[in-house]
Amino acid sequence: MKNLPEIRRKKLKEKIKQQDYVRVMEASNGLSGLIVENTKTEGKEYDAMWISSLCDSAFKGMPDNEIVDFTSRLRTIEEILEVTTKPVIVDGDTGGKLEHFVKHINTLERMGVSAIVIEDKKGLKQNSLLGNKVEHTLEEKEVFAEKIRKGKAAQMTEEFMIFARIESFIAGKDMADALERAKCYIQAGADGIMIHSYKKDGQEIAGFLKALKEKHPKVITMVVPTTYAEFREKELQEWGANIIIYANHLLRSAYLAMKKAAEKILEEERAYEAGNEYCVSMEEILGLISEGKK
Ligand code: SPV
Ligand code: MG
Repeated sequence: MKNLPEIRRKKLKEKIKQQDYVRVMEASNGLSGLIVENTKTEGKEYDAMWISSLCDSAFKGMPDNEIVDFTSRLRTIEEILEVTTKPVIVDGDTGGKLEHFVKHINTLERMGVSAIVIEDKKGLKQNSLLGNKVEHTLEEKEVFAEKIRKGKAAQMTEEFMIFARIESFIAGKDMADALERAKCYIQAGADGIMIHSYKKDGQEIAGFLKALKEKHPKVITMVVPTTYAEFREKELQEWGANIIIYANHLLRSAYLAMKKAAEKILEEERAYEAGNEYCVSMEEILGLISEGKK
């Protein structure tokens, strides 16, 4: 049973130690978990899964503002854990109330999750990719650091990790703010730092990683190259990234195919064309499910 919690939980730390970088893909339900688990090409595969708040919410038709509560998020996580063996990183949004956050850490550890990422926003959290179209309010860094400190004190296992996600660039703050926050969160015991940007040129990310690694060469870093997608993994690694997350690509590709199939059937008044162009066979899906790795 390769998906027992104690076996799965430690896999992420091992991979970070053993590999140049760790490649992570979003999974938002059992089926997309199976796709991440089983997709292999040219000897490559995904190392871990990202349980995105954006995608978990979007598949429910809901906004990414923490309206999908943690109890619901846990159900999604459980569904994915049930049918996969790869390590799991949970997007924990702001982490919620401190008292709830420390409990959630233990629940995730028990389930076999390897890491949670929490971001330093407060108030009604909005998705970072909305950029300057909405207002993002940052939490005081000391308040957020306390959440990390309490989370680290609450965890029961050695291998579970808490990543601090810095939203300075998303909120229109500068490099100095981001680096100050990183220092504060590392001192509070964060196992690693996620840095985010909605700019396409990747320069905020490259500059931050370089400066951070000069001061803290051992800190584990995590990036989400959704907008700066043109950079290849090797390049992101050279900037200083240790974990690279494709955070929403299965949601977006599924949406595209679903929309096209729905439109085509309306247009043709039959399913034949859509079935050929935009749908895999039921055999393929049923085959994947029955092969489900444990
Ligand atoms: C998510 O996938 O939910 C994230 C990454 O938090 S982003 O949507 O880019 O903010
Ligand atoms: Mg999120």
